Amino acid sequence: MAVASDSPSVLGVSTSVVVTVLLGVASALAFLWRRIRKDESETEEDEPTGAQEELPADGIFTIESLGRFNGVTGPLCMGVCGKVVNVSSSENITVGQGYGKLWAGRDATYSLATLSLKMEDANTMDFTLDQFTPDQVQALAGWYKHFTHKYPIVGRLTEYENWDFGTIEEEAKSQTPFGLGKDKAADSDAAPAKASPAPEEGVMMRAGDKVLIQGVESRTELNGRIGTLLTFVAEKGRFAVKLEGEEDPILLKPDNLSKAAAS
Ligand SMILES: *[C@@H]1O[C@H](CO)[C@@H](O)[C@H](O)[C@H]1NC(C)=O
Ligand SMILES: *[C@@H]1O[C@H](CO)[C@@H](O)[C@H](O)[C@H]1NC(C)=O
Ligand SMILES: CC(=O)N[C@H]1CO[C@H](CO)[C@@H](O)[C@@H]1O
Repeated sequence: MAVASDSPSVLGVSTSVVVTVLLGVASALAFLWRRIRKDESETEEDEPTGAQEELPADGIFTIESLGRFNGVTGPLCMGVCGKVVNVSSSENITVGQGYGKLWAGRDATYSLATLSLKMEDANTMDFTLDQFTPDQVQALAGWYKHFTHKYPIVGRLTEYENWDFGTIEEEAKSQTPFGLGKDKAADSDAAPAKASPAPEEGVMMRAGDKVLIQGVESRTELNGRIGTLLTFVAEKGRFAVKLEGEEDPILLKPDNLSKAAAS
């Protein structure tokens, strides 16, 4: 009895004071918690979603409207041979990094044919299919196959309306998704689905390829050197490149690499 009646007061402070203080603390915590939650949800809404662009119902894109399907203001789409594909599901093509930085919301046709990772080659349209070498036709056909098989085609680009990609489509039928000539013979009999073990965008340049380094501002001495590609470090959006005579590979942005002519 005595214990029970004593317990409500702590160190002589009355129960009501303790309760009041506790309530005050609790409501302050609840207020802070709501603020934090609010901040979180605000940033979530502001950043990736924002006002999401709807894909055009008629499937007709222009280079300009394609630009809004960049993975930020709309699904991440890109153009290849006049078709627009929704590559949002790709783990290798992400906003602001590597391939995503180059091709999100842009046309990659010329880049894929020439295996170019230069920013300025995306959305390039002042070319003709005739100018491509057989290797470039193969590369483009392989990539066309890759992108149109792996991802949903959501429309077409008006700028390519009068182009005839028939030769590319025809070539694509016998192509591995990578379109790199040297493996063609080995894979050409395989069914398209298994022609390539893992058709991943990151291997547009493959391990072992010789690459030319250019435009690096932080270490200009690297420019003009040829290295060997090791791997694409997707989370950094950079390629690991081994330079001759150097132990440790260096990481370089796709922008700063181009495929060196096969020797
Ligand atoms: C684009 O692709 C993503 C991932 O596959 C999918 O969730 C999304 O619904 C697609 N968007 C449209 C508009 O088709
Ligand atoms: C190489 O990367 C730098 C940034 O480090 C960039 O400013 C430059 O334009 C790139 N060079 C080329 C040739 O794209
Ligand atoms: C080359 C490259 O980075 N490929 C990656 C693409 O994404 C898949 C996961 O879907 C990785 O396994 C690959 O390594």
